[in-house]
Amino acid sequence: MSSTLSPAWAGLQTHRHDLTYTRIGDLFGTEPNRGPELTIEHDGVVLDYSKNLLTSHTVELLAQLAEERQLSVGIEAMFSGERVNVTEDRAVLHTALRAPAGTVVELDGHDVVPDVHDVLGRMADFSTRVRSGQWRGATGESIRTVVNIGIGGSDLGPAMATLALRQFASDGPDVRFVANVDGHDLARTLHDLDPATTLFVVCSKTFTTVETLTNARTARGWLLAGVDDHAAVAKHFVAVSANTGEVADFGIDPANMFEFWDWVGGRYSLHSAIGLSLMLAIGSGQFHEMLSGAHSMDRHFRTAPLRQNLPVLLGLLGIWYRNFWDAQTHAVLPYDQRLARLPAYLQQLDMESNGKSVGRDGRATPVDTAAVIWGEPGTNGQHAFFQLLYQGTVFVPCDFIGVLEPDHDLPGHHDLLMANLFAQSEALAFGKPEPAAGPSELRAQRTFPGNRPSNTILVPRLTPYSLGQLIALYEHKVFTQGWIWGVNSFDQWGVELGKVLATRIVSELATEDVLAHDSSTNHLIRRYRQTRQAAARAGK
Ligand code: G6Q
Repeated sequence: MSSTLSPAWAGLQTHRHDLTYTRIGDLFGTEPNRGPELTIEHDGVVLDYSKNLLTSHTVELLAQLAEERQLSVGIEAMFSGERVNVTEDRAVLHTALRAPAGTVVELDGHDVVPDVHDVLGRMADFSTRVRSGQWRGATGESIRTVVNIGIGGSDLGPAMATLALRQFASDGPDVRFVANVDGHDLARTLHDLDPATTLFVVCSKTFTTVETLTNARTARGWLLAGVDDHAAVAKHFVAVSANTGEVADFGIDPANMFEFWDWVGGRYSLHSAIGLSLMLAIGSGQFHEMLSGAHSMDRHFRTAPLRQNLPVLLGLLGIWYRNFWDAQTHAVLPYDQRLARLPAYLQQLDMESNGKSVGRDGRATPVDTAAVIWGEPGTNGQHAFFQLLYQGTVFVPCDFIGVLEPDHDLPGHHDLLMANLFAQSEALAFGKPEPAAGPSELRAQRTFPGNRPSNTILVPRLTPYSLGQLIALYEHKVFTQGWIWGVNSFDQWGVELGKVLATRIVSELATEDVLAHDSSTNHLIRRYRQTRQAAARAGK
């Protein structure tokens, strides 16, 4: 997208130059109502984007860029089931997962909404039976613990949401997540569990992912060692997958499989059957609340004007900093401990979707794409890395996420938490001038430059509904950026390569075969072989 091809891009480049010496503090000085004027709200979700390096002209130019790139056409194409995942020739219909019953979403002439609700019904039936104790394990005992086995998109969403919504899970089983092929993960998860009361939910769209299948096989062995009855697998293992054949080959009865479809990308799959473990934790009623929240944001994204559209604005602001201010990273800072895993979830959503350097047209992208997404909950981050945000040499736009009403009654805590949130965005934007007194060398140290931009996103309470809204908000932010950058946000060829290379090396570790990698990789493999052989000699 060279500037000669794109009038809006060129306009933004010139405008960025014009704003070089603009300060956020000055913008607030000349616009007394900037805070409320640059705040938009949809269904309780508030976005205050006033503490950004922008004027109304910036927003206008960014909106023109979205128009020039035909973002509205892209949005409509995604919602209506066109094959916008061009490299895999697939539709992208995670929005259909939260479409109310009775809505029609056609894919090749077939309405997918009844299929979605059919699976949701089966999930609800199953989770009710498990939660009520009606579903019995092989020894006749009810299920007390659910272990979700999956990785990447088949783990991060349900793990993040189950942690976030734990207060809604008081009458459900203990739900745990195992992702890593590192045996410590599974060993630590199982160490205090009783096979007779444990249910495994194996989540894998392809059902070929080596980490997940390795963990699932080990878990199956652990179960059968504890419950000496091969038929126990049917009572203690269910699968979530798009691949019935592989599920059956593994030994899970397809009757115990919950289906999803190739038009649901892994990192967009929390609202599909991949959310089964979450539903087991919070119940199907609360799960449906989450779907409703996401649907509310879907409707907003599809119908609101670009300039009043929360995900579009978030996406455009990201483009503004990434492409015109050269921001390499973007911090997501939830001021809520329950959202501790949200940054990791958004990291995958954003970086796996838009971390691309080849466009939808198969050519190198002429502009930078996704920034590095990272973050930790506040206030912890303040005592760790905020120093760099305030006084470092890296320019890091931030999203602060706050929840207005807490779900605990410990006096004083929430005021302190929210005061810290508001104070950080204030301090980043406005800084602190050099102190008038004190030793000159310390005065500079105590100066905070300010002019560091942030968004503040507020929700009334952390509920399944508002979490669904937040997830959809960021999903559509990512879509907005990917569409404008011209990349396919729905493939992940880099992930595929990592899977293939590891498979090749694993077969070499237990042999003496001559190695044909580079000298570093050969050396590392030999070092590992030596340790492995020494352990074998020692009888470990
Ligand atoms: C997500 C990615 C990736 C995927 C995992 C697990 O969008 O494709 O994170 O979810 O590699 O894949 P399976 O669900 O097929 O096991």
